[in-house]
Amino acid sequence: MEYRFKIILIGPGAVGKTSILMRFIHNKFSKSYKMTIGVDFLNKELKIDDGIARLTIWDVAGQKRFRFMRKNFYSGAAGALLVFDLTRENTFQEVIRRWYPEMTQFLDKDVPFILIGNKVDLIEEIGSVTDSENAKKFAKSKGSFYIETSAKTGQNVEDAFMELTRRIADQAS
Ligand code: G3D
Ligand code: MG
Repeated sequence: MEYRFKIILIGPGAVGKTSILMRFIHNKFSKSYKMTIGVDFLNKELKIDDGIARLTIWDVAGQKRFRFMRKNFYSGAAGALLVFDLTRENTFQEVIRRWYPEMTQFLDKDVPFILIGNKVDLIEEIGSVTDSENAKKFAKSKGSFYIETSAKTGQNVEDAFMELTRRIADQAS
């Protein structure tokens, strides 16, 4: 089977959406890389159980410009990665109060998403700031899956995309 899916990365500013995408696409973490001009999406192929998935992954290039692009951005998305920052509890609240509701407003209820707590590498230094159990519970209550990633070390980044892609493919077949 060959699949083509549009995937979107959403969440508050500076949680690491662009860094996660850079890690996934180029297997790189660069502090100076700023994807702010021109590029709105990138492509990557992912091997899954019964074939290949050609992913087009859309990233928010600048939060301000996003407001005008919203419809375009969500249009046709088969799945979403909903990202918050494990070192900033308010970003989890923002995801629940703003990003999740917005997503359900623009996408069908049954469109799969994965909830990501990013920057897990920092948690080893500073100790836990957000309640992982809460995040797990929220994801579960929406039929979703919670995973903690680090764009810096690469931990669980591919797994997050893989889990989402599998869920979309399962639904499509
Ligand atoms: P955004 O696209 O969601 O706005 P960015 O977020 O990818 O631009 O990342 C915001 C900042 O967080 C960047 O730092 C980036 O290097 C850092 N960051 C992203 N992911 C991780 C991670 O997994 N671990 C750590 N330690 N840092 C991360 P700057 O300093 O450039 O603002
Ligand atoms: Mg970004």
